[in-house]
Amino acid sequence: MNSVLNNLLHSRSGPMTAELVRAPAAHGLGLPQVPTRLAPAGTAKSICGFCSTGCSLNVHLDASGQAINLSPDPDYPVNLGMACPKGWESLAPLAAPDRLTSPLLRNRSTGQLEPVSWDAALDAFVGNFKNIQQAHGPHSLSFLSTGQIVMEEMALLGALAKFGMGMLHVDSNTRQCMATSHIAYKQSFGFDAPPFTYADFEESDALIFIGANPCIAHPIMWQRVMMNRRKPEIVVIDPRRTETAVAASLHVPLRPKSDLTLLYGFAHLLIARGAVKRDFIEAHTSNYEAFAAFVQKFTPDRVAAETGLPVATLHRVVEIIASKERVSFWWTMGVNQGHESTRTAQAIINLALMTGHIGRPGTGANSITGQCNAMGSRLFGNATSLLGGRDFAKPDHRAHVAAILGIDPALIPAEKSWAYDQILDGIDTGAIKGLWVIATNTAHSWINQRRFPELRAKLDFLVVQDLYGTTEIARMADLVLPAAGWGEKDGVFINSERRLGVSRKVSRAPGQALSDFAIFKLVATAWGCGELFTRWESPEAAFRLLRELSHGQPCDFTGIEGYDHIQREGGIQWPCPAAGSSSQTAPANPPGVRHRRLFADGRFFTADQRALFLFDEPRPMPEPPCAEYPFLLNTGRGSSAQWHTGSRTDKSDVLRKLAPSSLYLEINPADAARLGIRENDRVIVGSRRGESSAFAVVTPTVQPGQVFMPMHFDTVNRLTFPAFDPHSRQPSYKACAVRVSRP
Ligand SMILES: Nc1nc2c(c(=O)[nH]1)N[C@H]1C(S)=C(S)[C@@H](COP(=O)(O)OP(=O)(O)OC[C@H]3O[C@@H](n4cnc5c(=O)[nH]c(N)nc54)[C@H](O)[C@@H]3O)O[C@H]1N2
Ligand SMILES: Nc1nc2c(c(=O)[nH]1)N[C@H]1C(S)=C(S)[C@@H](COP(=O)(O)OP(=O)(O)OC[C@H]3O[C@@H](n4cnc5c(=O)[nH]c(N)nc54)[C@H](O)[C@@H]3O)O[C@H]1N2
Ligand code: SF4
Ligand SMILES: [Mo]
Repeated sequence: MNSVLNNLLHSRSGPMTAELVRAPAAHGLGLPQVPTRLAPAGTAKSICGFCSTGCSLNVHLDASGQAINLSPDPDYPVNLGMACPKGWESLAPLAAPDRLTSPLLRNRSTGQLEPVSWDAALDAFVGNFKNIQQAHGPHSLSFLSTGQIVMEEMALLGALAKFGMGMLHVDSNTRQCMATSHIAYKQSFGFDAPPFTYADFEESDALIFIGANPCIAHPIMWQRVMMNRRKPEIVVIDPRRTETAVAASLHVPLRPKSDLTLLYGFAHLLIARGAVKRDFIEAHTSNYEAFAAFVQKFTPDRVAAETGLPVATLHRVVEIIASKERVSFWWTMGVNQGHESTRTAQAIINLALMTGHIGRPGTGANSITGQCNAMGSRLFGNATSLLGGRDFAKPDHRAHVAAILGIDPALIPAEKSWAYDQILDGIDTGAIKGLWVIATNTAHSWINQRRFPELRAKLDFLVVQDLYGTTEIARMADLVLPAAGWGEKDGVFINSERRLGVSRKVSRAPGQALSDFAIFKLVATAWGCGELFTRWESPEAAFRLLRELSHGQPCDFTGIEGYDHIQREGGIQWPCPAAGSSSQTAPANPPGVRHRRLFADGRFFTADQRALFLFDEPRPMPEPPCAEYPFLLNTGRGSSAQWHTGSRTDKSDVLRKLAPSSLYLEINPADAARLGIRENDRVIVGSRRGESSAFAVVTPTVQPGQVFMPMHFDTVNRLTFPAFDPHSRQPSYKACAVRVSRP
């Protein structure tokens, strides 16, 4: 291991040099000041590392190449010179006092996490994990990772764990977030392919947002909507009167989790009015007749009764869909986080297909992604899909990937991985004994979080790799590995509109923190499988491998030369096949064309090139309110200044000032009056699983019988009920029964 570190330390040429020079502390050499590969003085362009919008930031550098401050990039086709508060404050989390500066290992006698060298950390990692595999078999190790590291790191981790370390069951926080879109698109279109480009925000005559609150969660996408000059109708389908709903032309406050019924009701009315595009349906889709017969029973009266909406509202939405030339449908977590979320997403897709609102400017069935690189993890996480959006079960796919990576095909598992919830159940039953958590704070963000201490106790070894040792999950770890964050390493993110963008190293990671890429390389060598990854020399070398892996897939980006090319073009959307590539997609954009959408030719990625209508009977919500727990709890994003579990955004003084400092509960004035609750009173919110204390915010934005809590505080997921969509296994975070009382 020493020789590996030494080799890496003494090769000054690779892009990893900058991080790895810090490792000599592992050899008692202190931390030498050596030249690093930061960008030269001036300005470096880098894609923001928070949300999936993928804004470009101009990071201003001092003479040593260290970031001083930043401003939004005016020339980038995504953000056009804008950024939200998180983007502006991107550098602050890097300078936080609780940054990890060395690995931490739990001392068995004191029970404390104590600083150790990288050598000792790698020894502990390999020793403990190999012991577990010897005792319990290779599949007793698992990882949970993220949509917030660069694509090259995700792919290296997925390849290392599955092909090098023999793991089978691995997953990431994109399960909490995008699994539904992934599976819905895959089943309906034949590939996980969000069809839109952000220009569609500006080019629609009607935008229909379903379970999405872009004013808060995707503020720069919302700015793009505001730039629409076509005087669009904006419909927001959300049980809450959100910031976005207030700004819309029509708010549709449906009963929570009645979306499937509502969307089938729209389809019913569109058919009844003859507002369907027969020629498109016949030329480009399959299973429509069965769908049309199925929605017959979703009469306006039934739909009104089940959604709590007036029949007139149903007609008004249908009138908009039927009369406007360009209608786009946008959905986010109000859809994806549900007990029947895949069919709900597909009900949206069905509406776009039956009306021919797809493949043209200002149209589409468009899933807005969450994290900066959730799209990268969907393609290259190597968890649900094999690298490049392929199928683990298909021998030819395994052989193809093995040939490109230069590894034995037998190393690639044919079996399916368990999903996140199944991995946690596996810990419960003793099937999984070792867990590696990378860039996710699962003990805060996972549903029914009260289960964590018990699961922790069942794990023989827990490794957490993060920027901070203070997250809820890091505090439970046996070993904590210090990672470099956004801005401290290079790599590619893919945004919501399939645009690849480069995130650049503009700052030095503190102490001995290393990029995730470097950590995975060190682990590979320490594990004894380093020879499988010799071609993964640097992030950009890894990018070239991923480019080869994309060849012939719908996401083909073989036409991209490398990082500089991406930056020169202002990001590049996939597909971007090389000239002459045998890709299933249209050729790359001509130079200077900076937007592309999919399906302009009506050809989808299924075997018969037709999109498929998929549908199912709606099912009742798993934990409806009852006499004992009379409120339905909805959870989600609270402010544009807060990011998830707060590990990063809580570190910025500016962002902290822009957000509520403690947990609150939004409750309707009628309910508050009945319970004798006034604004700012402390309340106890209890579910069958746990309790949480919050301040009351009395507001008519939530309907009577419903309450809302922001997900950014650590006790919210004590309350949530672990229900999952059967197809995507995504958790239903936004519907559980609670009671509210005064302490
Ligand atoms: N500031 C900030 N921005 C973020 C994030 C963040 O943490 N902070 N996270 C990013 C990530 S990873 C994600 S996934 C996105 C999430 O972005 P969004 O999905 O837009 O945000 P949420 O608030 O989770 O949920 C959206 C809406 O769904 C509604 N909803 C709840 N139940 C239902 C229902 O049954 N039907 C319908 N139609 N709507 C319902 C909620 O009331 C809520 O307003 O945001 C991204 N952007
Ligand atoms: N109740 C409720 N719960 C929810 C949701 C909800 O709507 N309601 N939404 C769900 C959704 S959509 C999501 S996406 C999840 C998000 O849940 P999490 O992924 O758990 O949330 P984050 O706070 O983003 O955690 C990311 C961690 O990665 C670390 N990190 C950042 N960059 C790097 C890096 O480059 N390398 C390494 N090693 N670490 C890094 C950060 O410090 C942070 O601790 O939450 C889910 N939980
Ligand atoms: S909208 Fe998203 S990508 Fe853009 S600056 Fe804000 S957090 Fe970053
Ligand atoms: Mo998410």
